[in-house]
Amino acid sequence: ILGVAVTAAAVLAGCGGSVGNSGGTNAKKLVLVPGVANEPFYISMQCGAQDEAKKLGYSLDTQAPTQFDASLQTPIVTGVIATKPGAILIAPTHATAMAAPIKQAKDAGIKIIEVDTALEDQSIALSSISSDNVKGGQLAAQTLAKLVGDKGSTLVINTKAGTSTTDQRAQGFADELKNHAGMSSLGVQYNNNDAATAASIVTATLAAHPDLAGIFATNLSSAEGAATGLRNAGKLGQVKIVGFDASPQQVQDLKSGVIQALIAQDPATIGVDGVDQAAAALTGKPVTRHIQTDMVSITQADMDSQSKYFYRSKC
Ligand code: T6T
Repeated sequence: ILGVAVTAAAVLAGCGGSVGNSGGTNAKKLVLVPGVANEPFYISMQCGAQDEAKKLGYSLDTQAPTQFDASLQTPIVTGVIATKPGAILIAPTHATAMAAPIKQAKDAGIKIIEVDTALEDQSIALSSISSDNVKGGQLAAQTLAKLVGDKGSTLVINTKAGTSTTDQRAQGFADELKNHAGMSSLGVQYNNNDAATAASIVTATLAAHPDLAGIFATNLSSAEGAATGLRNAGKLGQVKIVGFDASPQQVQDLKSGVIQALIAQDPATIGVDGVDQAAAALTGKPVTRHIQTDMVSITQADMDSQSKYFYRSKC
């Protein structure tokens, strides 16, 4: 009799029927909502999540906004709620603006797992998986200090205010800079997660401050754009760049000497851990509230041995 009951539940799960314990959600269905579509950091995360979901017997659908923007991510979350997945793995594009739609998903009985970015309100997600971003910013400042001989002015190119990860990186960078008396800060400028805007910021800053020594670019778009800006200004090598992330373009820029160091994350493992935490939550097993994944500083000298950290542009 027990055998028959188990089979019936399995059939229901396969049909998207109402099984599990989550108020009518489909406990075998997961949805990943990245911060933006077609971007190597999130593609690598998706590859990891897909493999793990397959291994554990879950379906995983990915739905991403075309831009890193809460007004575009919100309707995606609302649409996903209607499909009643067991869990949503989400990278909130804003620490407060995404709280309402994600809470709505939680209230509908869907398990919430944060991958990479997080909400300020820690009561909504069951688990959050990310790099130690404050430490990443500190590491960036230490790396840049070495590259510029511990003196000169620095600029931070950030993405969008309200992005938990990049705000923490900028904070870590500013904190560490205080330990380097010979270095100064020209402040933080925002590129709206757009590489072309980052390139213009670099050109304009160099026009006003020709003695600029170093740039910390807090993510992929700011680092790719900073490299373009420096190339356009003809200041290659004079200004040192430390950039977060390791997209194919960033790796190419490191190889050709436009960028001097990359702080690479491990998005594939963030995806794997996200699925594991969702599966734990859906099967009543213990969930880990915060998980930190790897982060490593890569230079031209050691890039060949660090290629496992390079991001993918397809699975
Ligand atoms: O740096 C990653 C991610 O960690 C951050 O939260 C947003 O930007 C990226 O996706 C890179 O574009």
